[in-house]
Parts: sequence; C-alpha cells; structure tokens
Amino acid sequence: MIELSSEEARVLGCLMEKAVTTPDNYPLSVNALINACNQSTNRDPIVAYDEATVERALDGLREKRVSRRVRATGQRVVKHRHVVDEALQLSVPEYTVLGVLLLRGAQTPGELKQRAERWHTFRSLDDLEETLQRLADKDYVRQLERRPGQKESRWMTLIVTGAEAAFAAAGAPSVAARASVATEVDGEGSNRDPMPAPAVEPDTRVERSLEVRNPATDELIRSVAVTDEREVERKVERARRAQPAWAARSYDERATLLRAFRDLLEAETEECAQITTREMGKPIVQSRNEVRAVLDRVDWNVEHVGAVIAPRAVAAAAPGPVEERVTYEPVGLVAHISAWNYPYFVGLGAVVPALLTGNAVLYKPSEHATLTGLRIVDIMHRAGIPVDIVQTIVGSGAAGAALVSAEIDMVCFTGSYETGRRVARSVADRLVRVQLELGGKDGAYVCDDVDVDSAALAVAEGAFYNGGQSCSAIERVYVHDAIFDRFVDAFVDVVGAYRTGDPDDEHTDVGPLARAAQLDVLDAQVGDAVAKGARVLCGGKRIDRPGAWFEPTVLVDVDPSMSVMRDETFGPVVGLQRVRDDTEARLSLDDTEFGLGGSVFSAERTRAERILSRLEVGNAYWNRSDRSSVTLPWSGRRHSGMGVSMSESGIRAFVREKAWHLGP
Ligand code: TXE
Repeated sequence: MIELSSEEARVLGCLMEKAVTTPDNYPLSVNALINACNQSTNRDPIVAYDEATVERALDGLREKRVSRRVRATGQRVVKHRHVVDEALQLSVPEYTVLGVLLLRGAQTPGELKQRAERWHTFRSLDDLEETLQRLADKDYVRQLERRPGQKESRWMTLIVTGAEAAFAAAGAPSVAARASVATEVDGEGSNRDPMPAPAVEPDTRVERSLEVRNPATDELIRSVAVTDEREVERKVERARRAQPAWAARSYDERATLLRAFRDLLEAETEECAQITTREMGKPIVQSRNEVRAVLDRVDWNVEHVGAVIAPRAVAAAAPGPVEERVTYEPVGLVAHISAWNYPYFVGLGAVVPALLTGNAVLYKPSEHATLTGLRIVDIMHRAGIPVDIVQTIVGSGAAGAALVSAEIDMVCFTGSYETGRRVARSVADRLVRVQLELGGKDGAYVCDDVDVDSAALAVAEGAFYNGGQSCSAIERVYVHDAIFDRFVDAFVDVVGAYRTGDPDDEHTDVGPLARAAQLDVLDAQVGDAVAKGARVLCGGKRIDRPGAWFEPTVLVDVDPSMSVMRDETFGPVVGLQRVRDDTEARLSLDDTEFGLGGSVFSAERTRAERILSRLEVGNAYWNRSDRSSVTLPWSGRRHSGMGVSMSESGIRAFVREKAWHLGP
C-alpha cells in the first residue's frame, strides 16, 4: 500500500515529470531535485525544501519501492529515478494524470488536460476523464464535490497521506488513502515481491531521449524518453510475471479485448493517421488507408486465431490404443522490433496474433514511428489489455539491442537485412525463436502484350507509393523490347505528373523521405548509375527545402552493374531496363540477393504464371505489386528474411506445439 507524505509526493512528482519532459537530464541528483521541487512554475503549493527534506523524502520513496538510486559508471554522484509506473502498473495516460496531481494538487479535468500537454497528449477531455475513472477504479484518485459556482468538479490523488482530511474538508465522505502497489500479479493473485532492488543500480542510459521530427519540415514534434537497459530488464520481468495469467484467460476473453482495441482504433483513425503522417511523412490519404486496412486484419486475426490454436485430435497413422492430440502453447515473451514505413501493418501484424495466442509483447516501434507505436499501445491499454502484457520499448538501435539481449522467448524483427542478421546472431546461442522480415529489391517485368498506359500506371504505383519506402516496392523494371520506348514515355508522363509536397495535403502523391540519411543513398545510386552510362529522364536530385525531399526519379540505360539495380533503394527512384524476351526477363528478375516479391505484367495469365513459378520469391504478382494480404503467408527468401507472418502459418509462429500420446 502506498501512502506518501506531501514531501514524498512532491519529490516523486518531480521525478515523474522530469523523466518525461527533460529525459536528457534524468535521473536526477539531489540538487536537481531540490530545484525541481522548489520551482515556482507548475507547482502548487510552492515550497522551499532543503537538502535534508529531499533526502528524507527519497528515503521514504525507496522504502515504498517507488524510487531507486542509480550511478553512472565512473561517476561519484548518485542520482535518483522513480519506478512508479511499474509499482502501480500505470499506463502512460494514468502516469501523466497522477504526476500532474502530485505536483499541483486538486484540479479539474480541463486544468489537467492543459497542464499534461508536455507529458502526454490527451485526445479529448473525454479521454482524460476516462483515465481519471480508471485511476479512481484503482483508488488512486477521487472526484471532489463541485464547489459553488464551479462548472467542473476537481479531482485529487489519494496516495498522499492526509488526503482524507483534505477530502473530508471538501465535504465528501472520507476514504482510506490507499493505493495498492502492484505486487499482485494480474489475475494470478500470487503476491510475489519483485526482487529487492540493489542499493545503487548502474545507470546504463546511453541514449536518453529520442527527438521526433517532422520529415516534411524538420520541425521538432517532441522528444520522448528512451527506455534504457535497466528499464528494458524491468519491463521484461513485469511481462514474465503477467504472461501466465494472460495465457490462462480464455481465447474469447483475449479476443474480446482485441476487438475492443480494434473498435477504439477505428474511432481514432483520423488522429492516428495524422500522428503517422507528421512523424514519418506518409501522405495523409495513404496513412488513412493503412489504418483502415489494418482494422480488417485485426478482425481476421480475432476471427481465426482461436480455431488455429484450438486443441485437436489426430487420426493416428496406424490404428492402435494410443489417442493422439495436439495442443498449442504460447511461446511466452515476444519482442517485436518494428519498422516505420507501414507502422500499423508491421506493428499490429505481429502484436495482434502474438497477444491473441497468449503471449506478452515487448514492442519497440521504429525510432521513425515512435509516436505511432506509443499511440497503438495506449489504445490497447485503454481497451483493457493489461499494461504489463503489451509494453513499449522506446529508442533506436541501442534499445533494440537491449531488448534482444533480455530474457525473451522470441524476436519478431522487421527491418533491414544488415540489422536482421545482427539480431539473429545476438539470440542464436540462446536458441531464441526468430522471425525476420527484411529488405527487398522487387523486380517487375512488362510483357509486350500489355496495354501500355495502364501498365505504366500500375508499375509507377508499385514503385512510388509511400515514396517507394516499401520493402515490396517495385525497385527494378524490365520492359520487353517491342514496347520499351512507348512504355518509357507513358511511365515518365505518369511520374512527371506526381505531386510531390506537403504530406498533409490530400492531393499529394509523394511526400518526404522518413529518414534524412536515405538522401545520401539515393544521391549515391543516381550518381553511380549516371557515371556508368544511365540517363535521368525525370527527377534525379534532392529538393531544396527543409526536411528530407527527393524528386521522383526515372532512369533508363541502366544495367545490373549499377547499385540502383542491385541494392535496396527504399525511395522514389527506379531504373527501367530493356529486355529481349521472357527468358532474359526471368533471369534478370532472379538476378538479385533478395527474394521478397516479383511481378509480371501481361495480358496472359499463364504467361505470367510460367515466369513467376520459377522465381525465388515469397510473393508472386500478376498485373499488380507491393501488396500483402492477411490471408496469405508473407515471407521473404535469401536476404529478404526467414519465417512467415500473416495467414494461419503466421499465427502458428507465435505458439509451440505439444503432442499428446495418451495410451490406456
Ligand atoms: O531498418 P533498420 P529501417 C525493411 C526495408 C528496409 C528497412 C527499413 O526493406 O530495409 O526495413 O527500416 C532496430 N538490435 N522492411 O531503416 O535500420 C531499429 O531501431 C536490435 C522490411 O527502420 O534495420 C528499428 O526498430 N534492433 C519489411 C528496426 O531495428 C535494432 C517491411 C529496424 O531498423 C538494432 C518494412 C540492433 N542492433 C520494412 N539496430 C518486410 N520485409 O515486410 C537497429 N534496430
């Protein structure tokens, strides 16, 4: 049970605030805490604590297991961090409301929403009031009687001793100021105390905060505190404790919560699309399309996972006394390291089936889609999925590396070939299950029997949708000699008409690149191609404006020696190569280290199937490209990865079979 003195409340509130608003200067020394406590802004009441008061409060917070001491290697100064989100199992919105209440006393929802801005963006007053209600259900806050002449009634926290007196003074029945420290594991009822913390923990923070910038303008949207190695370990411990109870729930219970998540996501489609467009530059219409399409994928999972993992009897090969059965058990803790280009498809493509099959998930969104990932998990918590069952790990490579080296049972990675190999190597010794969805260099062959204009439109769509930032984008185009010139003219007309610009504009076709570093890759690929004899028919260079912009670019006279025809481009640049016949086309399509997808555009299905059936790819496309479907297995070969996601095969990736041999 936590009951804090007013000094402990102030110190804890400061630790919670600084962890979120100034992560670069966190954890805090005693001196920094004294200044934070005595601030004249964002504090009510204003106090003048001395060192002894703050030290005494810190002792109390440690006894109550809501703060810890840390020391960076080689440093003398001991600093202080809180662990209140773990101790009270708080979601981000709950953490925010409690922190602001600790710092400024009783407030109305309107005041809380405005003052919480730097901590967390509440979608609406209703959203904030739902959070208050969840906190009230846990006895962490209480609503006060409305004061005469006041429109809104105020809320106050109950984890501060003396709250009753203040509460009674406000004319409401007194209540026990109680807040249960969550040593109760969700649903299990066991009261195992977490391991006692060492007196002073190592402070392993490498990257302290992540700057989220808008790639269209390079403006800072906000900085987010990074999850450091110690926090990763603690989140993994929390997940480990909570996962058995989650797996023990019936499938219907888990499915009901995921359905609730899906309905909330649908209700918040526009806000979610806006978040993604702002932080990774996807044109707003494409962001909306992705959110809407992912709802169907969640529905399909909710409807099908139960049947796929239901226990089943097996007809023995030979008649005999032994009854044979198969059951399916979750792997346990799934670490999902995600990519940014389709944050809902990629993120939910792993997290949803992992949760439905009874796993706990530690989800690290890409550093280029952090706010999207945080919103997804926030919605999951608001839908009732326990906070310890799906947790976000914020950060880039270091956070990802900390996660894969933690005690997890499976890594579900989506990203580049290089990083995927590193991840696989880092877990290989522990035989941790790995699923890798890696890069691509998909080729398309345009046969001489197509309608040139519609083929040009379809191929351009496959190459430039999402700015070409798709693992299964068309990145190499082979065109039959007989129509090459006509196709090139039609293709350049389509690409030349693309509107490149503000991703918030509904007429924009091509937005900025999500990663500024990719500009160097595109410059190098175009430069290398031109140096080797390629011609630029349109685009070919950066656009001089704030943010990360590159002109939609079409190259001809390309050949396999050029980087643009071999290495992943992942941007709005594509080369068109002339081929004599289907055989040369097929050999060219297969002349790659990748193996994600391949397209053939032809009026004749059998002609396309003949070529596609001989390609080393996981996805075969006739007259289309760059498409995934939740009912079809998504897989890559060679440098495009290993393992399968989506379809029933993808569901089974998250469970382990148990064979039953039941003899009389
Ligand atoms: O990849 P990165 P990006 C591929 C796409 C392209 C890449 C683009 O083809 O190659 O993804 O995404 C984390 N240990 N796909 O640039 O840099 C990092 O923080 C652990 C294929 O983001 O490899 C991020 O979260 N993690 C896919 C993630 O790895 C580490 C669909 C990927 O980062 C780490 C979409 C480390 N050492 C994109 N270093 C498909 N095939 O479906 C970084 N990370």
